[in-house]
Amino acid sequence: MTEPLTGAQILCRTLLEQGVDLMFGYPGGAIMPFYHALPEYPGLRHVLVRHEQAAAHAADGYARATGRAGVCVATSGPGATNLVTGLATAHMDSTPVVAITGQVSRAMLGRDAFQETDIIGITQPITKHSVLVEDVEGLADAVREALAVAVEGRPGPVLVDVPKDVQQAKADWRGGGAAGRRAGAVLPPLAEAVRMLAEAERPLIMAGHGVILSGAYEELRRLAERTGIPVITTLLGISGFPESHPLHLGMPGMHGEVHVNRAIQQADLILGVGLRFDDRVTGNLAAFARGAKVIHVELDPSEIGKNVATDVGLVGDAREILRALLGEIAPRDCEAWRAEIAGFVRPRHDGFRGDLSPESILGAIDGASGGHCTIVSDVGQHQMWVAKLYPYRRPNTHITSGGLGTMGFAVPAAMGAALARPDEPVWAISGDGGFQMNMQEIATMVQERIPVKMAVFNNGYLGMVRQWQQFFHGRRYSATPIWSPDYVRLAEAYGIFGRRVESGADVDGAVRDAIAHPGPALVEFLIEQEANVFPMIPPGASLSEPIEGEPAAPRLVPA
Ligand SMILES: Cc1ncc(C[n+]2csc(CCOP(=O)(O)OP(=O)(O)O)c2C)c(N)n1
Repeated sequence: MTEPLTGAQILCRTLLEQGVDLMFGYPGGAIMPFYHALPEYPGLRHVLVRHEQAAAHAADGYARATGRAGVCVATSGPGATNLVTGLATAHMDSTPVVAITGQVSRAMLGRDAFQETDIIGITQPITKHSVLVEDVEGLADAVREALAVAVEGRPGPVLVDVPKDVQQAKADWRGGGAAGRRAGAVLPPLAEAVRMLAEAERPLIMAGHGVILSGAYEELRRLAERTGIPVITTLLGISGFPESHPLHLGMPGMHGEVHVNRAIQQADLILGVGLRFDDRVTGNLAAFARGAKVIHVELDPSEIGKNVATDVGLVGDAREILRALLGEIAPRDCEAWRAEIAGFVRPRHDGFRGDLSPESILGAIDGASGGHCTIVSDVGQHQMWVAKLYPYRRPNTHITSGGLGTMGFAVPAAMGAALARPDEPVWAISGDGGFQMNMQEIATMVQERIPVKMAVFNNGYLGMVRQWQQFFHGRRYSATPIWSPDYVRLAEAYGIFGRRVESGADVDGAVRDAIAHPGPALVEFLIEQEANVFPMIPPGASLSEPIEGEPAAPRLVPA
């Protein structure tokens, strides 16, 4: 005979059974039974965040760093709605996040009870699956299913909404065994793709997040080396292929390098692996890679042909499909094509004056950690500099919000990544705008001893929006100058390491001291205020129309 457990205990026990040992959350009325049970399960570490948005981002950062589901917990109403941005971020970037929310008791549902919101309805378009648990007997299986659905196939967020009285009701707990694995899918026929890859004269590989999600690093590298086909990595594909590899070209799209975009426009074949051909990658779709046939390797069949006309769609796990392609493809080289692309390369100029440049800061971070660190970037100009300038060598060491472009992501996501990777420095790199969106999480880092190293690229502006205003809105800097507190004193208030860097000479020392300091650290870099990210494809333009330097005269384009 087993003693019945409360729903709250069943929740905890099932999470443990499924291998969950960490969660990020915030308590409140409707989730109190869960928090009451939690101390009985010391195997479940709970990190108390300072805002539920941060719980979702931290779970996301943990999930991206480990490939396992990240778990966040919130109460009903405002607690649950505060998770929304984090769930949408995870949804857009296909990361496995499981949110557990308290809900008002069943008898109160639909009565606009205190702190009742229809979180299932609100999150339906931004979750892979969501469920209101209507009785305690179904709770354990709902949690098991949520954790399984989040990671299987194309990963994504799942929400489990648990009414308070379901948490209090009792039921027998039956073990369900550890999460199972689905049998391998049948591989699609490859002959056509193999023939196209053998015959193309100007082929390219475009690698997206799917390479990282499926762990296809080796297969991608071997396929590139076997064929000599150059590799482009999208924003979320970065660190799926070593930056220093001779076959690596760089990032495509709106802020992609000129030679990368030009190669796309001249290509006769694009092998897209685990990406959705997002509009920031393609620019004006009608003018995208007009001369190229497209092979699209993608786990989610609904992505094939969604944005870009596809000649051959290969549906399945990127790693398995690349491995199968490797088994069939004959060695070749694309020397003439690569030489042609080399001729497209332009000298890099990001227009930085002075010696305190993103390049020097990122070089210092790389140097001081011997390349052994994880970079979590926020959203804006600094995100593009980090994507373009950091010399990623190791797989899955670049984490950023790509699809939703969520400012405020970096600091909490870095907490999740830091707990997943205790043996290396994890840097959150933010602008002064995005940093102020979630800097309250420094308190979480202090309380929970999470040693995130934070770099703020302070330019006194919402830089990326200011850049658009400069280029396309006649330099009208409306609502983009942004004041910051004194970050050194802020660090002091939290009792953490703080440093302000105003000249290039101090960059190395500050970065080294921040890493050497055992706890969280905050380094503010006073970078040039009106530097721009180049090149830039204007919104709506094709990849063939980059802006490569300061525009002579401001021009106005429709938003
Ligand atoms: C939550 C959210 N609000 C607004 C935006 C629009 N946006 C994109 S970049 C940007 C400016 C970012 O400024 P900052 O954080 O200082 O970074 P910088 O561009 O200066 O590097 C803004 C406002 C966004 N992406 N996310």
